[in-house]
Amino acid sequence: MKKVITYGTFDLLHVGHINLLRRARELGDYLLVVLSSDEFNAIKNKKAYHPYEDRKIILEAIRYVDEVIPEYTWEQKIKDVQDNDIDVFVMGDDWKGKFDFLKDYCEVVYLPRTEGISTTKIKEDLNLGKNS
Ligand code: C2G
Repeated sequence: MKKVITYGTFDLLHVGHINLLRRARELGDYLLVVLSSDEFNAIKNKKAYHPYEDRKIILEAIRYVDEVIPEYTWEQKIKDVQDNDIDVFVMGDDWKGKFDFLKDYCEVVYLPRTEGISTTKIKEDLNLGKNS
């Protein structure tokens, strides 16, 4: 079984997230999503509208997602890849190059982002502001 892993906040779920998850899942037989905790979001200077537990329930309902576990730190990726026997690490290409150190442990794939949509854009379009 070819196992794929990806990371993210996945707040205010939108088509960009779904396109990423679908393409990631298509690279293997199993997709593990490592979902940023509310505490880690604060480290990323992000404030999610939905709390972790709700974002987890939403992700687990997506046909492309097989499992969701929490992301607490920047440093957990190598252990996550090893502990879960991961074959492919996938991220959107806004992260291109940032995780190449994982090439010693698994394949690393950066997929083109979906243009014209982002959680920040949704918040701004709804006049919720960046830190609401
Ligand atoms: N994404 C995309 N197209 C968009 C928006 C997002 O392909 N229009 C992708 C991102 O590139 C990322 C994933 O969807 O691969 C999740 O995006 P975010 O929730 O914004 O994740 P991020 O905050 O970048 O978290 O340790 C890594 C971090 O947790 C990454």
